[in-house]
Amino acid sequence: ASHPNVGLFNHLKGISVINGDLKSLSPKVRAYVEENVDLCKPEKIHICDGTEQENNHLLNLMQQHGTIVPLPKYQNCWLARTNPADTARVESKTFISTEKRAETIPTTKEGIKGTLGNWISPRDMDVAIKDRFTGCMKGRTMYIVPFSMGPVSSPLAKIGIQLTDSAYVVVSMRVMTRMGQAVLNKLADGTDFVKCLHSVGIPASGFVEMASWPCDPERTIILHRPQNNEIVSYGSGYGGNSLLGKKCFALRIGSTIAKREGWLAEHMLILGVTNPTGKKRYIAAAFPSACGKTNLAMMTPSLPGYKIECVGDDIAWMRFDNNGQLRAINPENGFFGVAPGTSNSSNPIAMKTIFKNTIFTNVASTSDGGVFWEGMEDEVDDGVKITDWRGKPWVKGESNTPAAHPNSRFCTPAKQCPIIDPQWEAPEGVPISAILFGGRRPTGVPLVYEARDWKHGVLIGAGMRSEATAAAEHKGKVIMHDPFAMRPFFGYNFGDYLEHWLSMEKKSTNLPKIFHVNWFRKGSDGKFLWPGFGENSRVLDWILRRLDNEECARDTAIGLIPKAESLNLEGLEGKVNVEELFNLPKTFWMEEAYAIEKYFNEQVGMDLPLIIDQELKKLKKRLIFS
Ligand code: GTP
Ligand code: SPV
Ligand code: MN
Repeated sequence: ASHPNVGLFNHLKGISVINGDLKSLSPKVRAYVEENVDLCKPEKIHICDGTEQENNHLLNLMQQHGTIVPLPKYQNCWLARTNPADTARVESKTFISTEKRAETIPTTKEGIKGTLGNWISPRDMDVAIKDRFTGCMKGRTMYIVPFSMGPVSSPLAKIGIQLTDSAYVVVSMRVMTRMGQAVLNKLADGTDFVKCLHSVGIPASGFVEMASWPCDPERTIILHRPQNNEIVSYGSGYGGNSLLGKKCFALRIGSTIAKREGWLAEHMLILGVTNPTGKKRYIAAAFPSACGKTNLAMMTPSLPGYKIECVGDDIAWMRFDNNGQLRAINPENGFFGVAPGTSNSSNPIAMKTIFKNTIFTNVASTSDGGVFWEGMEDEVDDGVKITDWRGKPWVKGESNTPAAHPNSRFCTPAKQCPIIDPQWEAPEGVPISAILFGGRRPTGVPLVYEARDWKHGVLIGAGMRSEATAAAEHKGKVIMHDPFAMRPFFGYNFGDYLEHWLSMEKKSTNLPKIFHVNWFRKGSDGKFLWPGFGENSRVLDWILRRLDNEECARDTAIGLIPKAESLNLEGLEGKVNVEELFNLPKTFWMEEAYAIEKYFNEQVGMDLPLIIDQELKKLKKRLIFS
């Protein structure tokens, strides 16, 4: 009741507006709101202005409901514990809806189940929405969240309106996007927006299992209708399922807009790297979920004289400018980063970023009002007691479940990052000199190799594979195909996506070079062969020298790898088995090429661009003669 606008009542069919003024909404926004108020039947409407006052009000409200608890060890930090059935993205329940199935997913070989996205017919989507959303906000508040992906003033930015019944989503969207009044102002002239409808839902039984984290795991569904720039998400409050600006908008809907408009929406970090002579370049890198984007984007280089600055850690929107220079913006405003493994030794920059104004989800807590997760063992005092992510006592060395959920996250403002790049909000984006692909490959794949040219680079992206992680519902450490780290995020047919990537070649005479990296190769002892993290600067150093056309590479069947001694290993002598790191076992690579061929045949079929098929044939030929 302390909220300043309480008492300012407007009425939309008997519903009280507890914040903001419906009359101030553009006719398009208002129509979208009215239509969904009719459907969801909320008790109240709250139009978000993005102010700190509003944020504090929502944090208080959530605290009262037990959704979050304060973390008094830090400044304005909070911990949310979700329903244990709602801890990751649900790829199997994520759908794209188009008139024709083939617009969304490649036509697979007969009898083969598709793994490159799920299609739903427009009619079935309508039914799914009606079944779940009718009256789903009874007794709840509908928040109207205006947000911009990209700096509000950037010509590359796009606007969304998310309707949600989750205060957690509102405060998270305020961190992850530019949210509030400025965006409503921009919409006043009738500008279009991406429609994002979200509800945490109510189980069909009517029984909410965990009052502090309502959700409906059994009926969770994430729907996209690219033709209408529309997203509808039901049943989950978690990350990529509920913060609709992120994967749903910036990648799935984003990639369809990008296809139409001739640019790229990618699951990529963006970093600036300055070498010891002071020359700065920007690099974009696509690694699958929980495979090291945040860590690389914030890396503290071990090589002297190098400087890394961070533009973004998860998503890049990129386009060629009039001079043929590829430019990228980070459409996000915060980091929704994996907590476990983050420590002062692995990622000190993240540790300097996250202990103010941060919402932690599913990490463990400490008796002195702080957080804990696997990897923070050296950062908690001996006496403190730990409570695990489910709220149960947890003792190091005794408990046999992890203290923090493996997909627990921090949600923190990007501007707090001490190495945030001075150009990170540049409306025109930063110039990209190189693109990296990578994944978790325990065997066979070398630390780094360079594509022979753009087409070969597109094949490398298309053939990406990686060990499954906890970021989605997949179980076990199986090696999965994850082309461009986009498998869960393609907004349209992957064959067409490849065609689109190939079409970029003619947009520029100054294309970025493409590389593949792998920090995760293991030795026969099962241990990582490469120390990773800050030591990855050695790989960046080699890449930058390649951009300068230094002859430090030698040709192999799979691409260009560092010439003997050309990777700077000063200070690591004797600690790294370079031979094993760059060993290219012929049988492994023959099998790899066949696995990719089989995957393309079964999963992409006739939709595979001829050029990719030719590139793969060339690779196989080089392998045979190697
Ligand atoms: P999403 O946010 O899910 O898209 O993940 P991400 O790609 O940003 O992954 P992130 O950087 O959060 O890393 C995930 C996990 O990989 C963490 O547990 C890290 O500690 C670990 N990791 C990151 N970089 C390295 C590395 O160079 N070597 C090793 N061994 N592990 C790493
Ligand atoms: C990922 O899974 O790639 C993430 C986290 O970055 S989520 O926002 O849940 O998609
Ligand atoms: Mn991600």
